[in-house]
Amino acid sequence: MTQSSQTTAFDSQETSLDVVTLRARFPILAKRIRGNPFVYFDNAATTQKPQSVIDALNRYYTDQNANIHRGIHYLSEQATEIYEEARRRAARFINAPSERQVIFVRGTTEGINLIAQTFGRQKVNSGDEILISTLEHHSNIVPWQLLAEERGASIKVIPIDDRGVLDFDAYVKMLNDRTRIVALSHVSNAIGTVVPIAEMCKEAHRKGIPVVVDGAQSAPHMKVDMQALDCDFFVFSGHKMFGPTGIGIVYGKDKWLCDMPPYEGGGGMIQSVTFEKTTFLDYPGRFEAGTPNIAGAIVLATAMDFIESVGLDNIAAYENGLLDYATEIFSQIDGLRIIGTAPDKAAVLSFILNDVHPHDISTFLDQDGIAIRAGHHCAQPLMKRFGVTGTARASFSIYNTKEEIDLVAESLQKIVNFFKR
Ligand code: C6P
Repeated sequence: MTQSSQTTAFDSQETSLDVVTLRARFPILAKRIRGNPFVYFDNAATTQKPQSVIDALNRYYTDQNANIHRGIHYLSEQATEIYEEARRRAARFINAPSERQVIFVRGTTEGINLIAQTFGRQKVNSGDEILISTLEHHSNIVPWQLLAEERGASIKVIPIDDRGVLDFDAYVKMLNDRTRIVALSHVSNAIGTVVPIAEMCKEAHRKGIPVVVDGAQSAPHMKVDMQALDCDFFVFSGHKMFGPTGIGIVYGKDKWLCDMPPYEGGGGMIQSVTFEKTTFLDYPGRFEAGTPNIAGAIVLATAMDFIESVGLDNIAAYENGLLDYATEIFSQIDGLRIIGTAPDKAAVLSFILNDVHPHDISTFLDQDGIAIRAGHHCAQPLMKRFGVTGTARASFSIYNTKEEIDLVAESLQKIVNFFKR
């Protein structure tokens, strides 16, 4: 088995990323688990947080906490300004034409539900079709199923090939005059396939069909540029990109947001209320009912600063290096089969090992201090497509190293040896 020869944890030939220094910014990585160095390969579930993000959260509650958009006092006005600055920061991060197109939500799940229940209800009627793909996470299936059931519409599913690549020709043929919405993952959380969103948007737009993109697994790993992708909606979660849990973003095109009805009703989203009638704020306020996750939004902006300080091109190049290395090393393990072999993949390696249950693989690895995810990854239809009930999944981030991949490979080899006895 090839072993990485570096003792330090970065490969300066591939990127300019100094991983030793970078790792030191993540205090949790110094932990030992069951007496072993902590190897965290469950980044698609959630990433660890750098000290700057932890400090920003602490600073907010120590020094800045107040409710926003309500108070006339100093702290409230200051908190409002920092929250709105976070919106501007997020707009720059995704190259949205305007910060008004950035809506703060709890995360990807809430974001897709918001779009389905507002935009979806406006667009989808009896006999209509909603087009998704085999790659989808349940969050980009179930909200559309709920909508389809309510409206008497149907869900159509774009097939994939045995590598996990979406069938583009089939997609183009499936776009028809009943198709009201296309909803696609940018990157598959379960097998890592990168979907050519810009091209898919072009095809849908040729027929006037809007495209909703689940960017939960792309925003942390590659530059996501709303104007280049030209999608109609884009949704992602802060906690998968070094930010806190409970905060995420819906980006939408002005032409849709301006006509969309509210998702939830309550304080903070109204212009005036009487018992007879309520009028609503314009967007984005109209979609942010109640006290939002103020700290979450502010700290997400810090996470975006962190990502841009490292550089998304550096991140993508470094993680692709890890993915290639892990693919090569893991492939040499007897009985290991990689699920998802698309040529364009991001930061996720899913596999099965002989007939060892993925949960058992995870439990074995955990004994060595290694965290992976095992199971269906909230993508049961995708698992079915590959004829498995689940996989073991290693998902990478910028603080991971080839040495850690070697450790995981050694642990996997121990499992193989154990079951050979
Ligand atoms: N995937 C994973 O381990 P939330 O939970 O709302 O932040 O994100 C939901 C979600 C939606 N779409 C995709 C592509 C995702 O990967 C996820 C979350 C995690 O793969 C937890 S299931």
